Amino acid sequence: MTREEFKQLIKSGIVVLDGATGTNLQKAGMPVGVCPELWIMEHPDAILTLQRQFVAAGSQIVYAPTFTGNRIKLAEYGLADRLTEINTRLVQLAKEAAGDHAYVAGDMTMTGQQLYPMGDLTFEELVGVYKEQARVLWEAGVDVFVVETMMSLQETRAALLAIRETCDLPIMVTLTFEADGHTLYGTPPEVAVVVLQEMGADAIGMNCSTGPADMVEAVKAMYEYATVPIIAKPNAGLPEVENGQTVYRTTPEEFARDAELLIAAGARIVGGCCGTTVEHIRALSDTVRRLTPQPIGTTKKRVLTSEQKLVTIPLDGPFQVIGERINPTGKKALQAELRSGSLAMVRAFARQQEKDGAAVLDINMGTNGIDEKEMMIKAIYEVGSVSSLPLCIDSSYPEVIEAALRIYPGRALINSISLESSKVDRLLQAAKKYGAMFILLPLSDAGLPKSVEEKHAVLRQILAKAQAAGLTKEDILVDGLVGAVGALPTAGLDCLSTFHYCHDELGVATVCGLSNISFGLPERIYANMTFLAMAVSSGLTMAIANPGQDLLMNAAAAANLLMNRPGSDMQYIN
Ligand code: HCS
Repeated sequence: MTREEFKQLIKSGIVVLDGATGTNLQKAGMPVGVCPELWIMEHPDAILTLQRQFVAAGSQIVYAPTFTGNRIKLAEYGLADRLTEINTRLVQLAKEAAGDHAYVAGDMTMTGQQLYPMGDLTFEELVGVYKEQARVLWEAGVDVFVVETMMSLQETRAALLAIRETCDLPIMVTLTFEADGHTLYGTPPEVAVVVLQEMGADAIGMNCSTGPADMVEAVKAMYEYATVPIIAKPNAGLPEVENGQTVYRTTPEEFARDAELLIAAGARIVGGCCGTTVEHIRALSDTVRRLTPQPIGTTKKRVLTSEQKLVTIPLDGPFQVIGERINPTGKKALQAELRSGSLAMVRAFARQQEKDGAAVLDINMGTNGIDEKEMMIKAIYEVGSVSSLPLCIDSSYPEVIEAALRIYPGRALINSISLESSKVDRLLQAAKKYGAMFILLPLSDAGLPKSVEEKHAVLRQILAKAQAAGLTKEDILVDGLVGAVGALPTAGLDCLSTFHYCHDELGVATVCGLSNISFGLPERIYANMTFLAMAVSSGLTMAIANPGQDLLMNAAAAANLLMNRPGSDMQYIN
């Protein structure tokens, strides 16, 4: 099935998935503790019967029983060298059961091994593990992929990248949320949906863990940000232990009734996870097929995320600050620290800027005598251990930006993309592939634009290229290119006209390096503060600045208040 065909399938109405594989096979005799994939190979009738019944009950997509068929899991049973044979055979069985009546999804999940920095497994090793399984599943002829029961957003990203780097089939992704509404690793549903849809997942949602009624809030949270269909595949209630056995008490009728709440909350693809039987799927299918789904979101929001936190950047404020301090340019002490291999100061800057009210942290590791790429990766991990703010990846080298985006477990901002011919296409592709936002710097090979008109023409050229690369206006913050008013008397006015142009005419958000305006002037803070207020009223969305400057942050709060920006009254009082 192509990605377009998958879209059409979803458009045709609510799509019903299958029910539980594991708990039903256990009922059919699969002992606990065996390798499920091997047991299924040796008892093919069990899966054939179950999946045929699911299809007869209304499942339009059945999951091939390849859930833990990755190298790391199979190795626990000494079966890693049979990976190709096992995954291929299990897909064949699912295809036989589905016949022409249902699609078959290649199913993948967590490996059970912790990723660096919590464990030893590197991100690239994990991508390799998933790629190996994805290739076999693809070659065996699955119609679609599903990555499910994911507790870690970073591992989900690895699986998604692995599949996308293997083939162009549609990819469904579901995570498992705990009772506190977060994954085990602390990711809330809205962060997961933003990160994964921007990286190209075709449908995103949740499975396992709870019954349908308890999933409603998470579906709602995803729906608010989703531009892809939402999946809900709940258990038949919370598992309970009775006489040493795990039981699931939600009846098929209750399951189907509660599933109506999931559809009302925005789910378009539903099925059952642990404890759900063929009867649950029949009741579900009979109920949901007659319901009208909520529309799939079409308005993309301007958002950045870390692994845990989402920051929205509305065009009309509130005005927010990107903390500029993690940058060795002009900071001798930080340069020396980085050369010595220490990131203590980087961690301290991150903590302090978060405390001072930054919304996003810029990270620049450009200094002589270090391997910038290696240091950038280290800094991302280190900052992630002390701050939950989203990051802005700042480098002159595309390879540094690509490497950083690849391992960054959220939705980052790229600083920056200009029209420089040696870099522009490569960086736009990286932004698309890794789902990042970017700062558009209106510079070309000719250098600084000589007039406001030329600046806006370059800006439009980059915007057009970005749109051709599949990015949208909501992925962009235009840098106003602030010059020094001491060198060019119209520097302030030129910038203000760019903010107006972007906000009023293009509907594109803006950013600037605020303090450039006062370069060479005495008492710079007054010029900076006043320029900030003028810029905000001209439509400026964010600035890269030092949030430790009280006067500046207070001017920002006052500007938000005077512009009647949402939440600005409390921000000003605080
Ligand atoms: N597809 C798997 C998920 C377990 S959480 C199963 O057994 O149904």
